[in-house]
Amino acid sequence: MGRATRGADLLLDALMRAGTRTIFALSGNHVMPLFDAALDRDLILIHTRHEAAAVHMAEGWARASDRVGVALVTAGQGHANAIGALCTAQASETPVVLLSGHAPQRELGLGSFQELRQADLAAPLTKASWTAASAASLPDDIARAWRIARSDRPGPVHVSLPTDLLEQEVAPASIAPPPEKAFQPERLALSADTARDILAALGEARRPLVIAPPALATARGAALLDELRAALGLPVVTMESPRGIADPSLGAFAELLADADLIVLLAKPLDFTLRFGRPPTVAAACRWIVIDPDPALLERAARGIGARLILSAQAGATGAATALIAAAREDNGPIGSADWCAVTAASIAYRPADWPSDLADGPLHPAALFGAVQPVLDGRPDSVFVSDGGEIGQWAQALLRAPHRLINGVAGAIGPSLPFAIGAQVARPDSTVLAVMGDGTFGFHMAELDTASRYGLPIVVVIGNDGRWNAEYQIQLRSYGVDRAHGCTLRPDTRYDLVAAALGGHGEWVTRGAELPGALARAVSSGKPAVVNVAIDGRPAPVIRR
Ligand SMILES: Cc1ncc(C[n+]2csc(CCOP(=O)(O)OP(=O)(O)O)c2C)c(N)n1
Ligand SMILES: [Mg+2]
Repeated sequence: MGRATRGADLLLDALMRAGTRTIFALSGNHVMPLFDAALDRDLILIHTRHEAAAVHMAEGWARASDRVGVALVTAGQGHANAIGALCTAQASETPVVLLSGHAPQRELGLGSFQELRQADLAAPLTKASWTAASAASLPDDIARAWRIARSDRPGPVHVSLPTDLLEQEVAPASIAPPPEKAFQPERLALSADTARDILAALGEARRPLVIAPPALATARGAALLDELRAALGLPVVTMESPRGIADPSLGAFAELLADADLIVLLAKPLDFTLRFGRPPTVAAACRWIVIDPDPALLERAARGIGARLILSAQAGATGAATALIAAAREDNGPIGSADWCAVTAASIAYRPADWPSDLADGPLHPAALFGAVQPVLDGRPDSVFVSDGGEIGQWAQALLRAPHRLINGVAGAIGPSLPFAIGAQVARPDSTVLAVMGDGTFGFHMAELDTASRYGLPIVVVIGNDGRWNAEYQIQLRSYGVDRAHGCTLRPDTRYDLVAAALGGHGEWVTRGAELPGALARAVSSGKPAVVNVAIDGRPAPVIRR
């Protein structure tokens, strides 16, 4: 006799209709019906060692595949552990759906095990957050979550799943699956008239800049922006770093911004990353055009910019870019000057010539470290570079290039990079996935090397080990003086490489520059998750000015 259909079966069938085959999960009483139902389906559960890591993996997977990532965790603290990681997905504008088990409906208000107002907790970190109301409507919950996560400004969505709804038997014939359209994003387009008005303003400007949001930092987003750049003949810059205009991967961008006479925000929020658009970051005479899907952000930008705002329009980044491309092609082709494009490209590509590149003995300069790391990324055509913060991350982002780049993003939280790398490797099994992080950052999710080992994911982790939380130590040096620097040291000789070996991976410990190329080569060819623990000279993050 076949099994009866349960709410859990309906939910997973809806996930599969949405195109999902991969779920990043951590088990718990309230989600065991879903674990059970997954067994009968063509689904893989990557089971992780911490709920926040599951969410970061779903985000890394989503960004590396340009699809919706899914994390599944249990109720109560399982859910609470997960939601901190939503900060990063929210700020990077990544479509992630967090599904959390939840106390059964029939016990709510009675002091049920792990009963918690989960949807309320996740609400400020998501585009939408709710608790499923019936077993029959679970497929609609999934369709709605997919639609919201990808519409306009993409971002995370949460649905709590009372466990009795997952267990409840249902008559599948009586439940129509949601139509395909119910899963699809809604896109606020820019009207052709507004697109032409924007082109006219851009045509009159001498040094215009179009600034794109983190959502378009994926491979698909970058391809769309390449089209936009070509159609307009204008510089288009994506801003996705918590360092904002001082993002070292944008070279001397801050100088360009100060020189611009028209800035178009293509659904890029006006916020701290642009120093709120105030002079002298942006010239007092610079004019602004603001496009955003969110009326509250349009209003916030209008308040900040005042009379310098010449046009604002409600549209999403993708819809607006598409309309601008169409309008430019219908008109007379590119409107920008080749000179201005060349100036901006050179400014963004600029790096000081005096950064050391030799692999000297003793703790390495970060620039020398990454000179030796770039060939690993060049080794395969579709490689993925992952990095989060700390000073080491800024050096890595200034220097390393790959077809896919995942940084921690505007949230500025350290820790996601190791789970990001795992998610990206699941999405792109044939790519070299290389993650750079500090010794402090590695500690957040080092247990996930076990997850990488269990699933045969040969990520390469390069740790710049300076024996401290250097970013914060540097703040102490600058703000309080060396004699008041405390509470930010770690042990420079901690053998993080041995952690990798203990968890089924490969470890290398590099204390002399000459050992680095060999260690990197062995790490890549080990075919295992590998940690290359490199003693470095902890430097302040680069500040790039010409
Ligand atoms: C979740 C979170 N906790 C704390 C911080 C503050 N923080 C930013 S960078 C940093 C130090 C990182 O140390 P490490 O990874 O060793 O890199 P380093 O700066 O030493 O190169 C800290 C504590 C943060 N950004 N995010
Ligand atoms: Mg450090």
